[in-house]
Amino acid sequence: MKDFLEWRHAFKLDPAKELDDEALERVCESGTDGIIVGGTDGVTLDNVLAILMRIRRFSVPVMLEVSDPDAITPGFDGFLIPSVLNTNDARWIKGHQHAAIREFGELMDFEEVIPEGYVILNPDCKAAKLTGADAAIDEEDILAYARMVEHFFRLPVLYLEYSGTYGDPETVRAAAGVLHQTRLVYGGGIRGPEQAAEMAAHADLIVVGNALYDNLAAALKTVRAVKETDKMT
Ligand code: 1GP
Repeated sequence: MKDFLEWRHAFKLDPAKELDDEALERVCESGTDGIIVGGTDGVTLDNVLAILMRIRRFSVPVMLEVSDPDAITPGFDGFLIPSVLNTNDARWIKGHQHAAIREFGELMDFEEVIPEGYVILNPDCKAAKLTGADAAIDEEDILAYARMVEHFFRLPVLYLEYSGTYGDPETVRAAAGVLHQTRLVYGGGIRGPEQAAEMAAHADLIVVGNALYDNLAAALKTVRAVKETDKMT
């Protein structure tokens, strides 16, 4: 199994959304490097467990991206813990994380935990509204966050989150250009293979979410697009 920090392509499944068994099988058997289970609202322990059990029928790795500590359960290959950097609401930077570690810290295997420096760049997405993220920032701001994540907080991952909208590939390229150790994850608005290839040329990992629910066939083609991109480089 490829370590999360080596993944190039991931599908993000929202436990609060419906995906039938046949579609889920196609996602899990698609050749993607792994599945991230995560969503912003309606995530409960019950629906996280339900989707985990369904995904575990397949051999694909699966990570939980934690948005609500009450929905944490063992059984995942690892746990992604976002810290939203472009909010001034400290609860989303370190408050919820502190509460979770206070409760579960003694039981936690920190080898399985990957903190993510999260920068939310679509002002209209649910995550931006929930966390009070200031998404109206320019490229210089984003590059400063990238440098902070790598050199100041020394996090393994910077996640540029454009959830629901396609970002600017030039900005993603610029962010990749200032990162050396930290992995750059891009997510948002990838609808099909062309966009997947475009972003995978700059980001270390691309994440495809909504397209799975809107146009499964196009979403599945993003897996191959990333592999083709890698063959060309
Ligand atoms: C969402 O970054 C992911 O957290 C993927 O975004 O749903 O827009 O593909 P989309």
